[in-house]
Amino acid sequence: MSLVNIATRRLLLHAKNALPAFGAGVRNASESTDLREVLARQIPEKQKEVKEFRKECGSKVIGEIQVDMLYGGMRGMKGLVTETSVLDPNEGIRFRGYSLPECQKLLPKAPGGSEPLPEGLFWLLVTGDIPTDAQVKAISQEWNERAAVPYHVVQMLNNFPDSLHPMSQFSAAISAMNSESKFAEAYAQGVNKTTYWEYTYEDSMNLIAKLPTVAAIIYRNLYKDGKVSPISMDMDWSGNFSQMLGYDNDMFTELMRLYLTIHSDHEGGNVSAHTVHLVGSALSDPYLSFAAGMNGLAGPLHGLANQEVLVWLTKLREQVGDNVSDENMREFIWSTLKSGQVVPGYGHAVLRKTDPRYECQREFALKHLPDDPMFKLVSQIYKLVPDILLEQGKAQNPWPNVDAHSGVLLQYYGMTEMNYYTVLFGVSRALGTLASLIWDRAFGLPLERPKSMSTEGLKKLVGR
Ligand code: AMX
Repeated sequence: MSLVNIATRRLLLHAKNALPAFGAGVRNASESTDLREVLARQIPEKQKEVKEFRKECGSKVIGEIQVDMLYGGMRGMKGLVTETSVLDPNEGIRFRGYSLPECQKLLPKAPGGSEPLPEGLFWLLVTGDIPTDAQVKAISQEWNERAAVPYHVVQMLNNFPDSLHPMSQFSAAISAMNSESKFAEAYAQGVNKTTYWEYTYEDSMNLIAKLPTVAAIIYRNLYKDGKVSPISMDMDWSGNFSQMLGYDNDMFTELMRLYLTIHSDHEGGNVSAHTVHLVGSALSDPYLSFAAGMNGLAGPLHGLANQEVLVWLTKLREQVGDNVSDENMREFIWSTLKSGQVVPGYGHAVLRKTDPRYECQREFALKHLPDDPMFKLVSQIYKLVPDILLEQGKAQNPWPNVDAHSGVLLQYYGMTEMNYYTVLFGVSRALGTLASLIWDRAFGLPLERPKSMSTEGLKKLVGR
């Protein structure tokens, strides 16, 4: 049985609190390092803005719904409000208006590092402001202080059989952590609904803080010696996560910072984000809501695609060997399609260009592992798959998504356990989905309940 020793020692944080040099148009409205306080000041203003907007424009028509949309997974149907990020089909994700390259440039870095700290992205997602170094350090510190995982969850994880998929373990552990929910406790005590966001905020901060430890226990139990090193109070979220996973390598930690930043949020309609929002609308607490989202992320068409990509690459190498010719690779790709399977890591429900999250991982690889054989293989696939998917004529988007690249970077640093990859995606996805959940409760959004129809009813509706 592994013992998770959650250290309680606190080290003084470095006093390097200088403001980063911001470019023109960069928002930073507050100097306070207390995220809750900043949020508490923003919420009444935003509530007023939405109230006035709805009063003025609430009945304006913003689109039409076609029959195909009901059978087609609601593609293109505008049905949700999500403040944290918006996805442009051609440009990719913008977090609170900032593109991925802008976030990479503007968000604070670890001392000596060049990748953004996910703590900064969380601040941005919650507040809409690019944080200062001091604000990011305050988040790292808070998460370190909140990181202790309840013993019953550690015990439960230690008792799971090795055959249970890491994502099932992850989701089960998150559900079981709702023993800690401040929201559920407050609701049971009958608190006023105007204060729901405060408990959602507390639960979200606690949950994000605990996720790396939960994820590390799963990894160390399944693939290593079951021991997890303690949290270091002077480290950032990704630094601690890398250390707990057992990777004593600065470049792996830098990769984690990038990875945990770019997987965080992809507007509101994707399966994991939408699920967290939907379940949260029933006032299920943030632990239960997020666990539900993780069950969606575990699907092969969504987050599990990062595992599927590595499984597929491994099969390709086994079948056609290394230094495969373009011709042999084309044959392998066609055989995947002809057997009725998808090429994992390619295509997207919204994107119509190469995913900028793919591009920034490719840049990381070009900088740090240009000669890695798997990276070369992935680059060769990138040259061939889009044309083949276009020739097949089915996929709306023949370009690679985030999952086509992430596993290759992980395996380079020694994390070859592909079944585990989606857990890393899940740790990151907490940042976006929980930032949104806090705002859902701040806006007092109601129970989500769209109208469904039978085919018979639809036929009648369109006069057939
Ligand atoms: N390989 C083969 N066929 C593909 C394909 C791919 N990569 N992407 C789409 N298609 C097919 C679809 O299966 C569908 O076929 P059908 O008409 O026989 O059902 C047809 O092309 C039209 O699909 P689409 O409108 O282009 O895509 P979608 O919005 O229905 O689905 C997605 C999007 C991501 C599920 C799909 O592109 C896919 O299955 N990709 C592979 C899995 C993957 O990489 N998922 C990760 C996505 C990112 C994420 O969430 N992490």
